[in-house]
Amino acid sequence: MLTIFHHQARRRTAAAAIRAASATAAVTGTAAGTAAAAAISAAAAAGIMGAFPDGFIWGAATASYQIEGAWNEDGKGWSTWDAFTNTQSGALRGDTGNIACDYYHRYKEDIKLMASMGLNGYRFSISWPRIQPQGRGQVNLKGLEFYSNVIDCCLEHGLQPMATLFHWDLPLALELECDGFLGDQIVPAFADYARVCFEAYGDRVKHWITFNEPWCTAVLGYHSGVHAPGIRDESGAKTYLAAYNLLLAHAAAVKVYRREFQSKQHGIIGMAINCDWTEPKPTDDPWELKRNAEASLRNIMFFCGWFSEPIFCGDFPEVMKEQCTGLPEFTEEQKADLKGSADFFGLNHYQSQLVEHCPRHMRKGQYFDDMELLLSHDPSWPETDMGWSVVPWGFRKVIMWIHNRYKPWAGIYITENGCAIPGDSEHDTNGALRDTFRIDFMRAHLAYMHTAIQEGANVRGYYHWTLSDNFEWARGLNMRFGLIHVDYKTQERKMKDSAKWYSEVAKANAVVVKPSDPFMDVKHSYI
Ligand code: PNW
Repeated sequence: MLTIFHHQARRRTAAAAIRAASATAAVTGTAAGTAAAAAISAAAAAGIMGAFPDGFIWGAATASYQIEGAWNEDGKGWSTWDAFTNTQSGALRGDTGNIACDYYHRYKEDIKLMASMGLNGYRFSISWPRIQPQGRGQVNLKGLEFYSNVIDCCLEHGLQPMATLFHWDLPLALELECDGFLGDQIVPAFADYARVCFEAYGDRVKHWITFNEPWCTAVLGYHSGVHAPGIRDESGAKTYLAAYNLLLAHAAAVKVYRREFQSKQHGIIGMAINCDWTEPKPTDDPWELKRNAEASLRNIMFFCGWFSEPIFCGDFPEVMKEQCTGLPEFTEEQKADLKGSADFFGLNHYQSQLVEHCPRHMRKGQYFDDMELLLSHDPSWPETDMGWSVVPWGFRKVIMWIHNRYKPWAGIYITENGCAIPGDSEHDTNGALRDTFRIDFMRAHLAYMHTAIQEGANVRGYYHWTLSDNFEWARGLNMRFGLIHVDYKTQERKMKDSAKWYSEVAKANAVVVKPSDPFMDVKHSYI
């Protein structure tokens, strides 16, 4: 259990110490850094807080399509999301990312805001059709220049850039001409695009992510169809094929990086994989409980292991090979390319699930049927505006699971974690700025992440999802995950209370938590 909280009075002292320390650090730089460190170690000695390892990265994460706008400017080609929103009403209320946060023109302001918060890392994604409008061949110099400017601006402001090569905005031409992830041309195309990026930015970018949340691409894009390219496929074959090609594209890009760049650029490369924690649904029947426990592990393997097993261990999970209809097989050469193709584990984590075994043909769609399980939430668990459960102890468990299973040599980066607040879409700006729910969510998650670090997990950084309110895919502009509020009419940015709170954490490299804080004790009788 958490060991970082104790006595009420001591706690108050520590909180004051951290506030004082971070306030000084903000104004006076290095000397104050020492003062901050002294205050923090005094507070830590009082046993009431969690200090993070030196050099820990405190960042925020974004994705090109969700923030940039400028969808048809400066030679950018169409992406599948441009088509999905502009021609198929893929998002609620017909929202699009055509303008979004207008970050293409305002990135300097956003980067300065992050710097003023004391953050030292920024995860962003590169829009492939901005770099290669047709997905292959011709490079668009204006697009290339844009990210170069973003990267320089980050470095000028003390933010280490982490670049994601693909966060869902596939060049439309590749979808139309090559079947997107269902065709094998995606593999060489992605490797070539990745080479352009390593060549242009690798002198300054030291953290690379090939793909963001491949589960979403395969399942939401090529199975349920709620994401671009909007393909509905009940048979499951397309889902498995999309995931297979995506993995091969990842391996091909990593091969390019390792062979041509890594030894001179000294960066690291990985993938950002989303993983909920899954807990067996409690039952008094021991036989059922055993089956639920097996189903729970199966869920992790279908959700995260589908991608993490190939890239860390060289093949799809055994349980998927046993249960799936139509899962492609890797050749021995492909297995060799995949195995060890990530230096670090990028974890996107949002919620936890209860899992129970259920026979086939109970869930819609082959992929879900192949899992033979049902997911639910404990009714007492709080939920976010997305309907996702708030179970911070699940965060610790999923980090420990990854640590114990893969022990990635370059560590684990939390590449996303965050929430949309229930009822937030009805709030006016002032209401939205008072986002206590988000502070409570973050504090509890950081506390459990801290515990995982104390237990030996090599977590090197945390990137909050997300910097500012933005285009939340199928849910449109109304679902607000930001630390910073955006008024889409004026494009005015305002820091929410959570941004100010997070700023204190980043500056102190520590978090103060008490056991009675909200979300610290959501139901966990089964752990
Ligand atoms: C992630 N699900 O998306 C993405 O990486 C972000 O771009 C996104 O804004 C953020 O999380 C919040 O949604 C997800 O259905 C979308 O399980 C859907 C799911 C999970 C993550």
